Amino acid sequence: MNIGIVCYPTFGGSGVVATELGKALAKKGHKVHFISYSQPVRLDYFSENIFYHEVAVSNYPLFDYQPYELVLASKLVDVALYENLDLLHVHYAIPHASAAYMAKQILASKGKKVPFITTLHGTDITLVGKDASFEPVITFAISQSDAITSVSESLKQDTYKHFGVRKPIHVIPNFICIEDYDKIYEKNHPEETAKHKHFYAPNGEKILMHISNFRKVKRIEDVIRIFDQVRKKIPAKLLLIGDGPERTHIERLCRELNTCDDVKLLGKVVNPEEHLLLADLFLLPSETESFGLAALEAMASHVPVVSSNTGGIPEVNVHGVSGYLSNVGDVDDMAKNALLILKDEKTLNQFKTQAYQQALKFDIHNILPMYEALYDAVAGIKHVEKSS
Ligand code: GMT
Repeated sequence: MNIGIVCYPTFGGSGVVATELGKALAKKGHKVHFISYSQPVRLDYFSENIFYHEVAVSNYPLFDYQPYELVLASKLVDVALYENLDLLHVHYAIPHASAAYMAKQILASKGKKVPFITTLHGTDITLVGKDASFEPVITFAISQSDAITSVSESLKQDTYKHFGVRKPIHVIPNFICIEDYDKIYEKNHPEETAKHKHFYAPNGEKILMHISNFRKVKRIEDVIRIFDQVRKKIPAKLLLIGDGPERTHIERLCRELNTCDDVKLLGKVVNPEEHLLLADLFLLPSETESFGLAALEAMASHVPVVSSNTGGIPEVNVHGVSGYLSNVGDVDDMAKNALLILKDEKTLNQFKTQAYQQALKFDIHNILPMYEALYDAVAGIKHVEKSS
């Protein structure tokens, strides 16, 4: 199949999932055309089946706000026509679904039928989409999609609750390629990992980790406060990966709590898999989270997760198995759970194994066929297995 994938090119989960999906589809023989305003960060190689089409955003001085949606729609028309796309798969509804809708209409006027699938990722529904300034357009564009998917059952229910969408929403969970994680684990475990752990935790301290875009919704202040409680009971270090608007605030909080020596901010890391191997525990206390891809990536790296129980997280992190869940903001409970997991090596190793076992359910080999089946149905094309 010839597939156009529209996504944000940044470190956010939706861009990561879209890019990894495209790479996996290309490996199976599909031709994949990524369309975005810059090369997706996880698009770290090209092959005969991977193409990238950059959307050039106008900088005409009349515009205080550049009309990205229009240039994106034009690009979609162009790529669909000249690369003969079978379908468009847009990740994150805003503004990708409405741009795809517009492109579809323009293409129809030129005699070309190109269906589009919208994958809802989370904040496009739970935070931004339901804002009155977007809602009518988003409801319309989602409803006009030829198929809608959401990354969790929770997000599906949120979408029905907040939008007048009547169409079926297919839940296709996010995924990881477990083979890639296994390769990195086998290459590094235990010697290399121990060496790197020693760098951050020279006295054998336990390493807690958090990875995100440092937005308010991630509640990084809770991460610091959980860590502060943990380190008062056992020797521990905290590694923070990512960057974003909350950074200054948490730096200030670390100074206030006098935790600076034990907290390291590593900044944006393109492929955090090797860093995840250093962690004993992953913290994700988010306010809302449609899925929690970062938690799944941690689990695939044999790292248990202490998280909030919001949104789609309970569909990923199983309480008492791959980690623990607490109510949003219940820092004391999260710290207590962290200490339960870290209390002795036997318990920690048991949680590490269980976290990995739980991650196996989300291996790409289980998830990719769901997308392919949907593509077949939407494009009305029988899928032909080409290679693996
Ligand atoms: O977490 C973010 O703010 C980024 C956002 C995105 O769209 O890039 O993440 C959302 O999509 C991810 C991939 O489907 C999910 O794993 C995240 O849970 C979801 N974030 C939220 O719902 C806050």
